[in-house]
Amino acid sequence: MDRHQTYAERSAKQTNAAAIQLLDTIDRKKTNLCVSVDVTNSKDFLAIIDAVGPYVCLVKTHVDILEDFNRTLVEHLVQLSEKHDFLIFEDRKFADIGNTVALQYFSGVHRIASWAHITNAHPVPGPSVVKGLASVGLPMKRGLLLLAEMSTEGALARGEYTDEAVRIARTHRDFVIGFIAQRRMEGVGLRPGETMHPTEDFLVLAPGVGLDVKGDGMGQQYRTPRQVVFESGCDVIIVGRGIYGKPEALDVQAVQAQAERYRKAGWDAYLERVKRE
Ligand code: S5P
Repeated sequence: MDRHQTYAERSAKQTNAAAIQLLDTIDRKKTNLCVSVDVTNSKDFLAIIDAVGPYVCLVKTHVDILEDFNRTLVEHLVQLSEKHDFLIFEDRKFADIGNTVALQYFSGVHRIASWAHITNAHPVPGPSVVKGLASVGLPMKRGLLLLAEMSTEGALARGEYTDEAVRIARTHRDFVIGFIAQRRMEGVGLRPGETMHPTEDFLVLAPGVGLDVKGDGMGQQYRTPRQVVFESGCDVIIVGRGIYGKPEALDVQAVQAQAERYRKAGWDAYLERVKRE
């Protein structure tokens, strides 16, 4: 992918419905910000999402963290995604055999496939994890991200593991729309003599983004939106605590101000990247 290509130009070449929707939303709302909402009660969860909604292309959830999860909560989440025009990404990190992940994705308490446009998986089980999830997600027009790298100190997802993640994605381009990673993945995992398919364009969503601190004391490592989008060529910045701070002291106006601050930083970094001299 030519780093100067715009989100709109790239959308026109995608085939997966979730990838197209995400790129079009980014272009329409002028935001490459995804807010990650890791709080334990649904009142704070919905309040944060309602506050950041205008500033984001995507909301990332960990619904298994919520102590009072129920179907009504999902209905409210979907209503907010329609009200504010964003997609939903359940950060479930599936990592089991195909049959099990298909059940975890479709069924259980959370019924993730019924409401999340995008979910993700660790490639550790090999291609079968994608096959299992695709059996549920493809007919529902969903998209999958593979965790090719992680933002944490000492992460094992590197080198040959990352190469294999990209190779798995290449064999399932209808369903795998991109990666959770820290940099672009063009050319990664190509064997000698292999060339990249001309239409390959994986989206890269990068967590570990913060403007004020470098880490959280628990292994998380933060880079700035400019480092992530301009220097490393990632497409979406994922920001959690940098935006909502401490949920016990939730201040909606402060959350909105932070969301706009990150939106602008991410968008400016994108404009700087796509600029042609
Ligand atoms: O490598 C990763 C992958 C993910 S999906 N590093 C991450 O931090 N994440 C997720 O991004 C993590 O589960 C959390 O929900 C979010 C980062 O939150 P923050 O508060 O540190 O910005």
